[in-house]
Amino acid sequence: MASYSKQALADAIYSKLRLNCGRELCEANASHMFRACALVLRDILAERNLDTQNWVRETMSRQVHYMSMEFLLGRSLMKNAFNLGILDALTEALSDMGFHPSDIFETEPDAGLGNGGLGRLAACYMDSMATLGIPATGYSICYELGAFRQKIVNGEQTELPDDWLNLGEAWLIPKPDETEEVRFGGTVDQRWEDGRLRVFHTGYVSVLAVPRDMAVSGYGTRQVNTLRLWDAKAPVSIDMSLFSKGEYLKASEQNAMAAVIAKVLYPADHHPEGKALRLKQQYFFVSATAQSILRRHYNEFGTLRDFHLRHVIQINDTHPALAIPELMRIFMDDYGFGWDEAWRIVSNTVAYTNHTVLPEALEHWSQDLMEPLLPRIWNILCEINNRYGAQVSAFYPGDGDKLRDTAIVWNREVRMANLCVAACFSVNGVSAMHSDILRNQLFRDAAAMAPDKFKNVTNGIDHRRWLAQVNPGMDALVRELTGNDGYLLEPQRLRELERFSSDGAVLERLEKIKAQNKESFARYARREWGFALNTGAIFDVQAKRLHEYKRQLLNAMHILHLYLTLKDNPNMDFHPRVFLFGAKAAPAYQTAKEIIRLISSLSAQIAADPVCKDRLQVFFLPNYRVSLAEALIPASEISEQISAAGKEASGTGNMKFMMNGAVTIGTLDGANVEMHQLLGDENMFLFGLTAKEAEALRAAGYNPREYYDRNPALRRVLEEMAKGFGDGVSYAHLTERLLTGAHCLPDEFFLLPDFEPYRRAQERAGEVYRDRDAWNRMSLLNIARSGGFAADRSIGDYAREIWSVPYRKFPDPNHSR
Ligand code: GL9
Repeated sequence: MASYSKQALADAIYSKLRLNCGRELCEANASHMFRACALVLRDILAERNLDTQNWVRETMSRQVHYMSMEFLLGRSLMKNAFNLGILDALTEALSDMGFHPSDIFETEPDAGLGNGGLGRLAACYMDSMATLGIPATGYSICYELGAFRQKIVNGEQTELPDDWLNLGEAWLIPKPDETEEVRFGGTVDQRWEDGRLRVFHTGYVSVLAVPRDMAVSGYGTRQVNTLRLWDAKAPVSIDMSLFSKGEYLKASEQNAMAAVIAKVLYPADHHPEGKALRLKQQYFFVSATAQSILRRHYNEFGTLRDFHLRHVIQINDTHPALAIPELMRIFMDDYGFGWDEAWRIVSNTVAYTNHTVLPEALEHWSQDLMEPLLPRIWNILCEINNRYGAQVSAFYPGDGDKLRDTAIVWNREVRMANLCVAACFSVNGVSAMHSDILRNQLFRDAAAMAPDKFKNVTNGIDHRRWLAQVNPGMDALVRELTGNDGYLLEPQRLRELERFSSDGAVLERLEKIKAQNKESFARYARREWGFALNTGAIFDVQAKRLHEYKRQLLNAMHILHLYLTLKDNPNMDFHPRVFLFGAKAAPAYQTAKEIIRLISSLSAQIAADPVCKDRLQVFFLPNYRVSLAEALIPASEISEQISAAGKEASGTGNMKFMMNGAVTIGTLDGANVEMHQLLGDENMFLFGLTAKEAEALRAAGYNPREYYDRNPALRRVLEEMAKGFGDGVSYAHLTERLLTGAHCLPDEFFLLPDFEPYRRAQERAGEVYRDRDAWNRMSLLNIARSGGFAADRSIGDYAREIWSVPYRKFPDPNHSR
């Protein structure tokens, strides 16, 4: 297609409908239409993807390979149309064909190949890399089932499978000719042959990794990068050679392994699943990726000697860390390199981003699992461990503690974070505060040995999706006030909004846009769940994974307090509130599930009490996911970012709310710290212990009872929770965890000391909200100062500080918004 006029698009869609869906236009439903549209855009992208690859080959640019177990993409149709500059043409074409464009866009299932922030970050970064002109490929697993669908039944979370591929498949292009073989189990022997030590791996089970590529567009550029999702297949449906040798069992083992490897995304976040299947998934995707990158390079250059000059591999948390020994294996066993040269190349190629400091979330694998499953990888890990241990001993002579703390293999366990710190040329945290914690606490000893390795890249979000696309009203206002749409490629230009911070007319328009977004979300909530939201109330939102450290329970405790106060004093003067929660709990995380149930109980109790009518509402929004976030965030007024200080590495939801003009109630944690530096106390409601204070309190022997005894309001909240509500369910287990600690530290995340400060911050927010002008100004300044949290800025930082890749734009002359 030469140009993408509405007529050209309509013709192309019509033809896909007939040829690929086997439907006439008059029989087509929304799913058929979605598929036809996706196929049309896929063609456009596929062509540009080839052009991009040619261009990368010609310019011999250094390329980025972004490896992540998770890419939480959400929907792509509107995004790709927007990036290509054909959203208006597509919308008109669909209308002309007799459809409501929004029906078609909303038919697309979310590609939920991730759990939360870490996976969504990877998706935002793919967009920015393409937009900025960085040649980059993402790699992950083509999970048949993405993040589970959450259904709330009688107040409790239940999990349903998410078969996104049904329709989502339309975006994928299989490349069976680029299949790689991944080997598990068996035995390795080393023998001298032809003057060198060779490694023989026998008796293994094979799984084939078949690429299913997804094109990733950038905004206003011809550049189209690739997201390579590996699917698992058994070698041949019936391996005749095995059958003829009588090895039936091995043949069926291969089939069984292939059938489960790419089946489902692990739903646990911040928790390493020490399960064999998870390790198989990791090695499967890492091995396929490493082989594929090396093969292509070798085919092009005939040598791997300068590999690190042309490639950088960024690993998203430790999940892909086996890339390190796997690359070593391929360099040595397949291409004949010696250890030292292989190590020099590999350690100059791989860079590591850490995403959490929670000790229980740092991955480790037992030797019992690793050694039999990946015998050669185990050998290599032991060798890396020995050599690194020697370096540590040389740096800290006679210091056994340091040797233990930095060890990669210790007590029959492989510690993945230590492996990454030892082997990678760069280690970065995801906010200034988090990177400081890595350098000065978590990896202190290793950091002293290689201080220059440690860096910070504060997270960022795709502002084109999370502002321009999801909040068209605000986008129009920004374009009008800044004179054009330049902020789409220069997010810092949002700063220009500051000029209007005392312009009453602008502030009123801002308020009106927010009010419209609230109305529109209220319609969504009524349609989806039958909820009747009070749009005159403040929309106060906490939406993120459910975890104790994120302290949804503190939020719920404050709501309960408000409710009790309102009952005591029905004429209390306060602005009506709607509290909204969205959160999935890991299916095996019982306490998190209890907190969901508590919120549901509270919601029902409050809904049934006439004293709350038109004043207080609580809703748990089921199945929080990218597309729900897109509807919710533009309608939010208060953003709850209330994690226990020192625990949230960065947060990215905080940035999305800020950019849409919600005002944050938050702790000094993760990127909130940087938000606060930009906003000051005047434009954010800060409360609670700092990380240092929390640590000091713990060291001094923290006793939650003291807060309980001292604060009658807090005591009453906990007593009511233990008693339970109208539905007869008691939450005594939760209050016990806070007061005495049932098999855990009591109140590990300091809810009790932060209760009163949080209550006061909430009160302040409620008061300021009544001064509409003051509130709208805060809201405007939040938007104006959010440009630094755009993913384009983060990717610029990675490109300069870590990857050393130039970015060169590949502009699209026909692009029009
Ligand atoms: C996380 C951190 O907890 C977040 O604070 C951070 O913003 C993101 C992205 O850097 O990474 N680490 C992590 O394991 N998750 C994060 O969100 N968990 C999930 O993605 C479920």
